[in-house]
Amino acid sequence: MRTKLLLASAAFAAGLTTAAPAGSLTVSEWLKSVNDRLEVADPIIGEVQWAYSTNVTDETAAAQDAASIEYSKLPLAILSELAEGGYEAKATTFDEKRLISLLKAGSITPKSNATQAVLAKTLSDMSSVYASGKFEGKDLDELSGILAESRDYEELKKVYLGWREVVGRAEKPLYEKFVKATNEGARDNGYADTGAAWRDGYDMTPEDFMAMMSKALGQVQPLYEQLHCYAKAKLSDLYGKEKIMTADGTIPAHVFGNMWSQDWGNIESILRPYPDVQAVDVTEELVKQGYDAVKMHRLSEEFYTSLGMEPMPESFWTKSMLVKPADGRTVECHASAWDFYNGDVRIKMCTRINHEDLMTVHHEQGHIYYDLQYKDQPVPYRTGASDFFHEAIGDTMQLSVLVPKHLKEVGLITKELTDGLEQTINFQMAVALDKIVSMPWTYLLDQWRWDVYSGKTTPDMYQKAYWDLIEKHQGLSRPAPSTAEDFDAGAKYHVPANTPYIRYFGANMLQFQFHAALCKAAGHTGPLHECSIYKNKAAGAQFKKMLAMGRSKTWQEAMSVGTGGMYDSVDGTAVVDYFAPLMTFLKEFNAKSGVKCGWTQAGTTPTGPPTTTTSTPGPTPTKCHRKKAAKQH
Ligand code: X8Z
Ligand code: ZN
Repeated sequence: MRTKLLLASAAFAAGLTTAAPAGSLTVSEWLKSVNDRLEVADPIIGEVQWAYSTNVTDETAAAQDAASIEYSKLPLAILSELAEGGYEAKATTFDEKRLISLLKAGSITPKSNATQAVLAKTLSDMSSVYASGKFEGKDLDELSGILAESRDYEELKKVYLGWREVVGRAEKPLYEKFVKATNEGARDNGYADTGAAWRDGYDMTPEDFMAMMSKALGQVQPLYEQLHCYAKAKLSDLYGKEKIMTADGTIPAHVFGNMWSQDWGNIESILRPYPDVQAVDVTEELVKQGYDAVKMHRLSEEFYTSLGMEPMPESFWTKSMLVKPADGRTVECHASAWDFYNGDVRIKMCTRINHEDLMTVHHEQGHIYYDLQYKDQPVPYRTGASDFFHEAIGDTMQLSVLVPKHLKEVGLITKELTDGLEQTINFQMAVALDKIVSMPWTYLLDQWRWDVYSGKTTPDMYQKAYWDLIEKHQGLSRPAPSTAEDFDAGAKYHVPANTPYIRYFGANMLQFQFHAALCKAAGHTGPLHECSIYKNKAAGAQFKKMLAMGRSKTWQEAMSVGTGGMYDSVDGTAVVDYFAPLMTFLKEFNAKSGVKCGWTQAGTTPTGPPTTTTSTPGPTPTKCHRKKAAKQH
């Protein structure tokens, strides 16, 4: 291992020292030299990060820190050559200008070596705390299993709080240090703070981007509120009104089957509207039919190839980590897809044999198929048209995969299907428990983070600001009080990993728009929730065309290509249309149930009957970007 890392480091240095004297090259020669250097350096940093993520030790962490300090010389060198060579002013073609603007956008590498070292170290320390966190001897995977399966209110509460107690609190001092260092890097590159850097590069002004996202949230929030009200009734039946019906109308956050209440699919059996009608949860069938991780990934691959995509390269199957290693080493279990920029693509995932993970497999492969389609583009274009595109590809496929007729076709539903409304409602509920539920959550996390980066939220307010947003947007409450020492945001992967999160909200919207457009390309008529594009080459070809563009054009142009001209903007109408039957069902159910819908916002006392929250997505801070180094999603 050590020798391998030393070799990597030597190769790295070689990749970093091939720059020609500034100004001696034409713009296109210089861009080629940038591309050549990125093609050398990116696979190397990728390997070092992979070695860490699949075996978290002090040694792999130290190697990763050293490599990332080494790697950061590259973007700094590129930016200084750019300035010294005057290449921006000399660029004439569309591609020269776009490539240069992409090289510049969002760069936050600090100029000071000391700060780079702090950044590298706090990032890997935060990741190690997260990856090795255990409560009562159980890691996150095991704790998540309890949250998914237990129906014991007190046990759920203990596990929910325990993970935060152990990991959140330990992350807090590291995160404070990290925020200072990353903001210094942002300022070195002309940004007010890291949040501002993240929001740069969406092919539109940060204000317009935020207005677009905030409008979309407003469109879908009424649906979430109905779902919230419905869940309140069903969970009260199970756990008792005294536990679920709080004075302010929020629901305790620990009873939704998920550590962050961001996907309620694991309590689908509690929330299933018609318990005697066909369910859309294939866990039982997967287990019964002896599925293992590889078979689940093969099933997903077959979906993509049915659209006309190539199978995964053989190295995907030999180099990926598809199951949690049995040898007891610590790994980062949070699923991710990796592009090594040389045709080598991998997934790292502790795949469990259940419905939720079958969906995640399709999500991760969406990243990989995007990587494979744009692999011949220059390196700066080898990424999503925007980061929310990258997150939307696999999710778009999920919308076809989940269709009961499709699941029947691939043998994961064995009972006869009916065409009745009850089956439709069960099905829509299952989809909504994943996709509608995640909308307020994916919107709010970066609202919190941008305020932290900008300094509006100071460390003593980290916890309060986080929960204020959860109460406001999700209508959920912490099952026990906390103090400023608590840091529940740090107990969510993307915060210590420093992965931007608004991308998942964008993807939540986009996938329904892509689905509508691909179904049209497939010649589907009838409701969109009945459409599966499985085996449809016309839909596949249209999507492929967009994927192959990578980031070579604006995301609006890419969207227009991928949707056959149907859309060039993010909008929640497709979501609302898709779920029309469920919305009707929920409104009728909630009107009859007698449960008071809605909740009051954090810090306010309910007056009179609880009102439905207006869910105005709040003042409009701004948005985000992508990480430059190794490409993981
Ligand atoms: O992090 C992920 C993927 C990798 S990009 C597994 N997701 C978000 C999360 O888990 O919080 C997918 C859904 C949202
Ligand atoms: Zn992803």
